Amino acid sequence: ILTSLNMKYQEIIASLPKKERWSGASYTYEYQGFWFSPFALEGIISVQQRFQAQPSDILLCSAPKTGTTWLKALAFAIVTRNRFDDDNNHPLFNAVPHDCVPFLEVDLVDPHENKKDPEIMPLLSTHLPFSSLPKSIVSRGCKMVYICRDPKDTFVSYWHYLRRALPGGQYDHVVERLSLEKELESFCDGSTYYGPYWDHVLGYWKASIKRPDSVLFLKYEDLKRDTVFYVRKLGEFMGRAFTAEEERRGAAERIVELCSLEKLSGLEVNKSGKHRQGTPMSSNNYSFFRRGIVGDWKNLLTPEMQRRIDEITEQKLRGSGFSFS
Ligand code: PAP
Repeated sequence: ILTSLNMKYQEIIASLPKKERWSGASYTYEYQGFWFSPFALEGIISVQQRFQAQPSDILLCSAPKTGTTWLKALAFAIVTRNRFDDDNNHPLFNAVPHDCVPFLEVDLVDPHENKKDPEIMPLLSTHLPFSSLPKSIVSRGCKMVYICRDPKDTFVSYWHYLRRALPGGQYDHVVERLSLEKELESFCDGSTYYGPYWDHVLGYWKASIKRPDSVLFLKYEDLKRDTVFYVRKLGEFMGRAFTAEEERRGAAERIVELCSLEKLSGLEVNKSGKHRQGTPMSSNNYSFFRRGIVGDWKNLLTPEMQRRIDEITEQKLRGSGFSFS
């Protein structure tokens, strides 16, 4: 059955508008108003048709490079805090955060596999835009946490990620030929994976206005400014508020510390480990951790590039009531 389903998905994918990526080394396909890799698309179409959410599932949603790894670490540490009291034994010490939270459109493609009991591990993650989520996620009232980030920093993070993540995989030969100008062009016309970025953000922004109890909307910059505040907020939102006793013990502060960029990026697993080795999504764990600062775009983008992104941001957000600052 799976083979014939795969063939059906291949047929759907072959009929979609496509653009070349990286001088023909790959393609990006337009599906339901957003652009995806062929590998991700098979999983996406499959979960849209078959994934059945349970009301207690909690989704961590984001466009790529906006704070996904950090949000996964924080949410995972919050919901499992009673099971992994001993810091030395914490799963985050032995696995990259991406391996602690299943990725909907990759890990849950087969509904019988990998689905954990949501009472024990309710977290799932996705890069899918709100409008393309499997229907049961919204209809069953699952909670969602969305994180976004300034578009210029998001693009710059993506650029560095490409150059750090691709070596050692099937795109090795592309790395020297990567061009900042071309990548910016794709980011601006919306055709980088899961783009257009601005539409991705606005989809969840609108959903959070309509259903504030179901969608918690966060900004990377806010999280950087006052991480403890947002860890408490996340705990409350996910139905795992910190008790007075936990507050006295500094439980929220300890989670912030455990999930800090310094702590996670210094772990052996995140220095030398690999994520999804042997698959088209393979990358070095260290590529998920870089500088983690606000405004790093100033170190890479020319004034012209900066203006270009700002103009699109201004135009896309006009009238939405949302702003990145
Ligand atoms: P993904 O979509 O591939 O999972 P994602 O985690 O969303 O990537 O984004 C990576 C960014 O988050 C990197 O930003 P930078 O390139 O500007 O440095 C990375 O450094 C940052 N990041 C990862 N972990 C943390 C953390 N624990 N705290 C703060 N920022 C983090």
